[in-house]
Amino acid sequence: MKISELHIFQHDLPVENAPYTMSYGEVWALDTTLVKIVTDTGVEGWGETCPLGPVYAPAHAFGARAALAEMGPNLIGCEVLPLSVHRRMDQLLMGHSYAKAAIDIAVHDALAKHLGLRVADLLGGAATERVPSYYAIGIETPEDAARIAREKVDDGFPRLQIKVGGRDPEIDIAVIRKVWEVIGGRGIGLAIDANRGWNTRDALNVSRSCQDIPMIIEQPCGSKDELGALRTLVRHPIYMDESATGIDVVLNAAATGLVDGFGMKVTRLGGLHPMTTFRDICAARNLPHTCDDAWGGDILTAACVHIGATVRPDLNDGVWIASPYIEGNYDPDAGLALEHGHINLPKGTGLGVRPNEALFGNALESF
Ligand code: 0XW
Ligand code: MG
Repeated sequence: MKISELHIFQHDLPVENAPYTMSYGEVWALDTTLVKIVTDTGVEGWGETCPLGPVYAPAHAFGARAALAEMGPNLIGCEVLPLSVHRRMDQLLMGHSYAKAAIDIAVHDALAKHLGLRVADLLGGAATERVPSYYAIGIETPEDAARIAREKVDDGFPRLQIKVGGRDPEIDIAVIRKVWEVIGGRGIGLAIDANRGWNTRDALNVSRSCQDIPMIIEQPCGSKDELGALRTLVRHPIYMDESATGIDVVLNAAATGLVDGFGMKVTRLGGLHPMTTFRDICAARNLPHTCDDAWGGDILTAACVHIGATVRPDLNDGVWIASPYIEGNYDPDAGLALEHGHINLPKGTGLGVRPNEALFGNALESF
């Protein structure tokens, strides 16, 4: 089966209940890119990539579409097989994993449909039909963070992430302690995520002030060296997120014991094919991790849920999805949604979502 058509779409995703807040700023609207491939057997496959604005990572919406347009003409005729398509993309363009991921996801969607399988089956098989999620509490006051934490735990979320950084660390300490007052002893996982916003001094001070709280510290600082410096000084597990820019980085971190786990983005690695490799490296080293993306609608959400369903349950820290911040679904009949802190794995073949293409307008580019 070969790619015979490739179509690139742009779609605006205004943030419902905006802004979404993190250490480095606020997010009010996102610009997502969708790709549709049509195979020579008539099967369609959909992919998506949605950078979280231009400063969360070295990725941006216009760059995604430019990269896809750069590769587009020479992807026609490529086998609809994950490794084959990655090899072809790497011959056409260096880097730009976040853009290549959209093609990768579309290829998995089309191939699984062709085989009458769900993508999770193609990735090795689902360990669960009800995938755990987690809720990310933004930069809030201690009182509001505690209120939200109570609401989300009562709703069934098994894990919370608190956004910290970008302000006096004493406020972050107060937020963490107030949230722990509410959720402590209820078996809820807790991550604090500075999104690279701290230096090692701040991270050390916060960790020391919260030594009694069993939380993980996610990407406290910007560099792997800073994570390494902290690793031996703090008594909290450290997770890598933004710094995990490729399988080589993951391999090194896992082999050297640099971190205790990962917050991982499917598109940052280049899609489901490398994400499966990442999953298996973590399983070999018993490293817990999430399977997220920075943002995205039903297509990208479904990709994260399908790979998330295949993670070894004791290592599965959950799948974050942007749906609480997106109005409506791409698929009016089988859109992904949170249900008591979990997401049901779609039943249909492929990704299990059939987007209403009319939502996206005319393709910007077609090959
Ligand atoms: C919480 N997330 C998965 C969603 C936001 O895009 C950021 C990300 C993270 O953990 O950094
Ligand atoms: Mg993170």
